[in-house]
Amino acid sequence: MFRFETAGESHGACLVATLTGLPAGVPVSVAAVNRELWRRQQGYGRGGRMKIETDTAEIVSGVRHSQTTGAPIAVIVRNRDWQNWTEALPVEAAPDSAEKQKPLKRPRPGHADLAGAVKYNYHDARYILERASARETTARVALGALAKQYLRQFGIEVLSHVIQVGVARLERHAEWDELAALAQKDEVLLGCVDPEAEARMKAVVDEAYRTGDTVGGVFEVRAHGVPVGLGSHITWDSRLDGKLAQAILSIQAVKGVMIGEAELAAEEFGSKVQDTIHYDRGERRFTRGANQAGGLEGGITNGQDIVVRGYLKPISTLRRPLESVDLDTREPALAAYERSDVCVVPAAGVIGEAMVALVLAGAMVEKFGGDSLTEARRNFDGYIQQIREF
Ligand code: EPS
Repeated sequence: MFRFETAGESHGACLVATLTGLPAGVPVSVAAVNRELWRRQQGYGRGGRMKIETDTAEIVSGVRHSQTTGAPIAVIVRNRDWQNWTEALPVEAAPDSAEKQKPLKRPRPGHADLAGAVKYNYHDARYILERASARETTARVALGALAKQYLRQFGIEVLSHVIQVGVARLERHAEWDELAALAQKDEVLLGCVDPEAEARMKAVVDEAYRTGDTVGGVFEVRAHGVPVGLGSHITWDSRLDGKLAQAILSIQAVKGVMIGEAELAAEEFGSKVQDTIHYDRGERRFTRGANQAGGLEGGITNGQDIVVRGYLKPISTLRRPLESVDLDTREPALAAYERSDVCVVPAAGVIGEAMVALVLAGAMVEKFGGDSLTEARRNFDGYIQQIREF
């Protein structure tokens, strides 16, 4: 079965990821994986860490001669910053170095620090934050890049863009071609397709910088070329919208998820919200009046683009810290500050793409199986033929 896992700490030696279940024979480009890692590092509002790191993937198993072998794929991304943290995060006990351990005693509101410290019984939130950190998403993006390469074999593409930073919003629909052009850019500011809206978003980030604050926003992920029939209505846990929602919500700082025009749908009458059904006799296929359902009905893909949005809260490490309490003394104290980002919405979009790609790849493997890509494609082509003859 298709599954993936990540390990690694923010300032540890490296991030590790494994992916099992892709058929043999899927073309793999390491350069394409690195391009996705680069995209994740970009964005107006990123902190100093991104100047230290140049994330590059080392694939250490499951790929031979630029193709998957069907065996688990293991990927490593080394943390360059690790060299500054060897005394704080040693694997073996280092009894003399208590002051070098960089303990975090003043938990940051909004971060995993306090709940994690209480749960895991540590008076040092360093044990928690190193793993809770969004640095972990580097590993997810590496795997998502592999999932994208598998999906591409079936004509499926996954992209994202930023539609809101703080109160600054993109006020128009973005075309698929605009998302594609954005992904080709070699300079990513805020990942918005519209220069005027991007300028307003930049101004919000600038204000957060100036005031020692942080700011959140909304990204949108779209999947194009998805066949009808992934996911199923038959059980709660086979509904693909539920799986996508979990995937997006699992991204650090994401507090909400929306599929299609959910917000509008909640306030409009049904006659305005459902996507009407039509039939093109020439093309011999069903068409739809709009795509407000975001490509999913009854938990099943309907052949339209999948549209899913992630809502990010502002990240919780503030240069002008909020009220907190010292874990040892229990006295009031300002929350800890350590180098962080001010705005991560563009990066979150790239991570959202990776998560959507991984969920879709899982659904494709489930439906079309195949030990080899040849077998998977035969199954896929047979199903597409069945749809044509429906
Ligand atoms: C990072 C995400 C953020 C960064 C981190 C790198 O992690 P967090 O969720 O902990 O705020 O701040 O960089 C650092 C921890 C640092 O030392 O600067 C990422 O996406 O790579």
